[in-house]
Amino acid sequence: MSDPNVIRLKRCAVVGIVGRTNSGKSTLLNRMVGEKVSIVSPVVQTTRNTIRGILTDDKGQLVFLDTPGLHKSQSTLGTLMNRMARQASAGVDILLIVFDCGSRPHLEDDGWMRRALHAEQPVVFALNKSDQTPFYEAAFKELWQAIQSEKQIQREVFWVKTSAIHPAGAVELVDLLYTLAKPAEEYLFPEDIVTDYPRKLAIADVIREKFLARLHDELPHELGVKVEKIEETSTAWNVSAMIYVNRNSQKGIVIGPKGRTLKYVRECAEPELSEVFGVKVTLELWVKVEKEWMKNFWLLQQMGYAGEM
Ligand SMILES: Nc1nc2c(ncn2[C@@H]2O[C@H](COP(=O)(O)OP(=O)(O)OP(=O)(O)O)[C@@H](O)[C@H]2O)c(=O)[nH]1
Ligand SMILES: [Mg+2]
Repeated sequence: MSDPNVIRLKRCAVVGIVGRTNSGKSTLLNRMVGEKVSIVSPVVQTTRNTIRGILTDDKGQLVFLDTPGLHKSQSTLGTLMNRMARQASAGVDILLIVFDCGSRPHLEDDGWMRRALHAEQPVVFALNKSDQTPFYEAAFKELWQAIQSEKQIQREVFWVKTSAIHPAGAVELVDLLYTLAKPAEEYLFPEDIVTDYPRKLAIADVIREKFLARLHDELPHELGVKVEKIEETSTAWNVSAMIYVNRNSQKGIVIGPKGRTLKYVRECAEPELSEVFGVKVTLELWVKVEKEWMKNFWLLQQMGYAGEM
């Protein structure tokens, strides 16, 4: 029996999730937290801000920072995304680098491994998409060996296989993170919250996710969503959101023939948002052409992309 005089400290850690775009960072985060806190899509550069997801259970609390995948930046938006990813990898307790092992290592994977060599905190390499064949585990391990030999540094890292699309695909990872977490007397966040991401930004993200699902590669990087206002009654929220596109020709794509694309987005997003927030959510969507909105710092700031710098 445990001694009632001994206070068992819980373990806590802030975990920065980084890695190349599309490696499955957001899917993995949602799996670990057990709820959808970050949007996911097969389109690259889905995540645009740093999103916090919080897991609290009987072992303690893990606070995750989900970041945009690093990429070559051609616009202000891209620069801000890269900065957020770099910042989230500094100053965290554990660095979790996610690799898509369903394909061979890319240049960005090489870059993250080089960063891992000099990281101050424990580093976990998640070999994600382990459900796929071929699974390039050996290629990633060889790359790590080659980088260590080249730099003549031996660095301990923790390897774990994950499959973010399977219910049990991150159990081992969560266990490992708890063993690396430090005992703490207090939690960073209240026990009952899974994210502190602002409501307006969360709604805008869900709307953008539905556009990505419908339009695929047609204009993912040239589409921005800004929630203008939320009118609240006791039982419902009426949300109006502005959809920004870069060119006139893109307006028609976003609206769709006879408004079908907008209708699709509304019909997918409304029930999901109603469930998440526990009130009936109705959406009013407007489309605006704003040339080079991705370079408009003030607009980006209002969309939340320039926050916490
Ligand atoms: N087969 C398989 N697919 C996965 C797995 N994890 C993620 N995916 C898929 O990979 C795609 C990208 O997932 P995301 O979670 O959006 O990737 P991300 O790393 O957050 O991407 P960015 O936000 O663009 O940096 C989605 O289509 C996911 O469903 C996995 O373990 N197995
Ligand atoms: Mg993401």
